[in-house]
Amino acid sequence: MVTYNPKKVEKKWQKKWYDSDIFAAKSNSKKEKFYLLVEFPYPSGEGLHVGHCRSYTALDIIARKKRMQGLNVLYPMGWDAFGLPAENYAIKMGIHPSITTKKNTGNYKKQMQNLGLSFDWSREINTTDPKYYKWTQWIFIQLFKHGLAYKEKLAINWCPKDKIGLANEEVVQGKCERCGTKVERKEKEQWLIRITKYADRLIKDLDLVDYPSRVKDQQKNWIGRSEGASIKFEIQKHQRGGLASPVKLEIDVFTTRPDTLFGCTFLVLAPEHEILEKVKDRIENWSEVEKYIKQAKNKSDLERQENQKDLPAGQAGKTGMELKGIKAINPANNEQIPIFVADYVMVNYGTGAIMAVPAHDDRDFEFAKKHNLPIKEVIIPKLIDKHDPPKPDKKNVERKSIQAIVINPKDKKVLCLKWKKFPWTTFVTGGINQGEDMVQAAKREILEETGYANVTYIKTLGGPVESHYFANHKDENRKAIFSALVFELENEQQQEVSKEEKEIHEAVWMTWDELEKDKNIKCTEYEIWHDRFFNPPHAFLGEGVLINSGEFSGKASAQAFKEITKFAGGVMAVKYKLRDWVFSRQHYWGEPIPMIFCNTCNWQPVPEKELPVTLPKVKKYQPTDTGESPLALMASWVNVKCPKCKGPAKRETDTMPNWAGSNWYYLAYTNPGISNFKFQISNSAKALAYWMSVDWYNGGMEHTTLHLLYSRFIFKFLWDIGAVPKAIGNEPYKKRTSHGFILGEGGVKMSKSLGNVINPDDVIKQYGADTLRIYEMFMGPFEQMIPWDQKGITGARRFLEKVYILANTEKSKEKTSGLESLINKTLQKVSDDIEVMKFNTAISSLMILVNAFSDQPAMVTKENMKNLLLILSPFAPHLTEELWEKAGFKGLCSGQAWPKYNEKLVTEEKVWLIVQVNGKVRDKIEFVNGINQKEIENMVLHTPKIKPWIEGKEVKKIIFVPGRLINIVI
Ligand code: ANZ
Ligand code: ZN
Repeated sequence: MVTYNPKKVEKKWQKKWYDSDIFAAKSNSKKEKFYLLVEFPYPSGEGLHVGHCRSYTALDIIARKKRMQGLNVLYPMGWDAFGLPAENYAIKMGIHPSITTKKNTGNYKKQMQNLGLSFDWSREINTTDPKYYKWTQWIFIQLFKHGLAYKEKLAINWCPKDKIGLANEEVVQGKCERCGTKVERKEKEQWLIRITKYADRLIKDLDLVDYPSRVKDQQKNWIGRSEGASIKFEIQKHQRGGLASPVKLEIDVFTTRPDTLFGCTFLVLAPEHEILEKVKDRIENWSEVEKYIKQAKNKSDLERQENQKDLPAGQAGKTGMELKGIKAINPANNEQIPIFVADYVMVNYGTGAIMAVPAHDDRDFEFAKKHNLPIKEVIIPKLIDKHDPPKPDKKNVERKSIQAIVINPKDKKVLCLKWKKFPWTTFVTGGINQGEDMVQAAKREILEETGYANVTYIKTLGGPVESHYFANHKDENRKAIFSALVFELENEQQQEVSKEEKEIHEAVWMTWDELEKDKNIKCTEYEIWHDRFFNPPHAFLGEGVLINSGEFSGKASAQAFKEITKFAGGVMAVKYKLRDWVFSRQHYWGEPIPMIFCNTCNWQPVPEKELPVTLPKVKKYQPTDTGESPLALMASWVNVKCPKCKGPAKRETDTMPNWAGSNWYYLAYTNPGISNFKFQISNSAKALAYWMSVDWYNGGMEHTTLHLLYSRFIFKFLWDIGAVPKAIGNEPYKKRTSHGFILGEGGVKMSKSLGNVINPDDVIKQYGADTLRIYEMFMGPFEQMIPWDQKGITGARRFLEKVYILANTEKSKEKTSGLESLINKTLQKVSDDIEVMKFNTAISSLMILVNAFSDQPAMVTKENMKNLLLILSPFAPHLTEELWEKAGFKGLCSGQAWPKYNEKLVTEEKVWLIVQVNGKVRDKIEFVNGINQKEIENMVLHTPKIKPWIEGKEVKKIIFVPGRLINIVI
């Protein structure tokens, strides 16, 4: 009995691979290159996660296949090793982060090698290596020199107990992650990088790359480009005391809907808006306002934007405070409108001030309701009847009309009209006559058309809508301005309806449900009325036709957009949600920012030849009492000469954020050995020109708006300044894919606290690396979240055992086994599936093939087995190497050429064959067209339906009618 013992086999082949260097990318190669990249990990103390194994194995399969296909593959790995966990550990245990990092990376590397990953270790990098971060610092200096790095006061998250600035990730529900204290906001000078300068290109150039649309959309939304207008509102001069202000003060607002300007009934400023300082002595209730501003500044942006509906009754809605004593002038109609401060307006978006249009914006609507402010409708929906649109050659008639929705309070039914000459159901409808108001017109129509005399007016359903349709019964086009009025029936007293009216329609009572289902419901306005009847009043956000807008009334909102902006003296403006990138941390374990401050010369970069600025050893890793990084306490390190005037100066003690090292790491891999890497210098440029851009980059969805966006930006910058060869284009990654997470058993999160973390080492020890690889690739679609399942592991192991046993059985000496078409089909399927990351279906077709082999092991030829080993090798590289050697084939299995399939044998055309035994139909089998009689015979004789009929009998003759039937005579 042969037994599969992965432990021995796997170690043996890993040693051979790494000794023979077969996975090394060739530096000076004439071959076509293929650069495959997978996001490098932060080497934590916990070791590799099974989630890491999933994406690394997936890309490893692609790398192995591409190598076998003859490409010069670069598949590198490294360590993104700066960050908080190592620092926190240092604070707790007093062990230097570089020591923990070294231990952890060693462990990660061993784990990756145990998994049989085919990384080119000669290009390994570590972001905490001074030889590496020299270039991270160099990039910072270039950004500074090009005006893209600047220092500014900014509010940061501050834990008053730990006296430390916290990254957003360290704030959990408004509290410090370490000690649970409520986090405050504190102003601090920070380095910022002007990523916003690249906002447009970062959106536009997404057209050049092959990313999943969810990734592109997330980046676009994050950058958040809005086209609108900036419009100035004058603040009215002070009236009291006669002391008019000599300077004209204006508030600039950003709006995406200048077409609604006539409906602007108040302005709102962000609490941090700078104009408040200038007008404060004119504000009568300043002390109250000031208190409000203080409160608002202590809230995080998230708290401010959060829906405040969850607050207790009375407190719900938008908070804000009117600035008493001043007013603004609406430039469209010169009306005086009040000015508020409210924290729902963000200081760092647009201009930090808004024109509020409560009728057409949800937030403004809520605010107006809460503070009792006028709501003025200026846009109404424009509807064109779907069934009877206006006809070009007919007369156009304009009318102001009403629709009456009469409710019977007894049964809540609605009064409707069923038309006689047309298949229409409508509400009571009619025009408003001279001298009538809407209620009078509606009451008259109700009486005329239905005879009901006593109805009570309840309300009007919002403003009017403009409907365009062809009025069949009058043979003319109508533009009707419809309003809907709700009435309640007082009693059922009914007068006689005139003969003419009776001929046109009949009054019926219907429930809303019946109405909803009525296919003949005529009015296009129905959906709007229904919505307004059943829902509380709300803003109308859509486009439409202007009303109450002076000379612009009647125009389409899209057209009025530019015209009103011009009329009000405004200008078109584009704004972005994206903010400049805060690049300072007051932590120890990061790249020192290579800047020096001199009182005379201001900020000066460290001269490039003095790079790297290495991180000095400190006694304490804790940030200081003032919130400065612990580097600030090292006088000998901090105090330096100014590079410019040589006077006394101080080093920057902030360090860079976690994301700095990963900005450019994929460029470093293009040179074996980081010491050889140089931006702008010939050898590196040659390597960059050869390897870039990255052909395929896989990483987590959670990095879409962080690392992926940051590194695209930094690459564009490096490209702009000529630090990388122009010929490689200005996008770093041609193609991006994303893996799904692995969950714990049962679909919950895998976490230490739940005790359900699977350690890949344990799985490898018990089942072998190939089993783990097969299982993780087979568990489900690559991009989906999948829970761990122990049963799946044993299934994967059994599959490999089957292959092992199969390889160890005597091979047929025949030329063909009849299985060639199945082999070819599998080969095609596996090849194609790997390219689109359908690893699970690739493996299932391999399983089908192995089952077919195992059903008739005696028929399997050596050539058949060879092909199976080749296409299985990217998935289970150790086992296949072992079997390759045992079968006596030459070289390494991973070094062979990927087998080509025979097009003829895989054409998808299928044919059905009737299978008879002694002339009786026993089965019907589908075949791929083109396979020969011998192959078909072989298969037919082994199918479960036919086998019992012929078992133990002698097959005398087989009659074969191609494309129709096969008859086995026994
Ligand atoms: C008037 C208006 C009328 C608006 C209307 C909308 C609808 P996006 O699309 O996200 O760019 N706004 C502008 N600056 C703001 C700030 N700093 N904080 C909070 N809100 C701000 O949104 C732009 C719209 O958001 C702007 O258009 C403005 O409200 C508001 F019927 O102006 B709008
Ligand atoms: Zn100086």
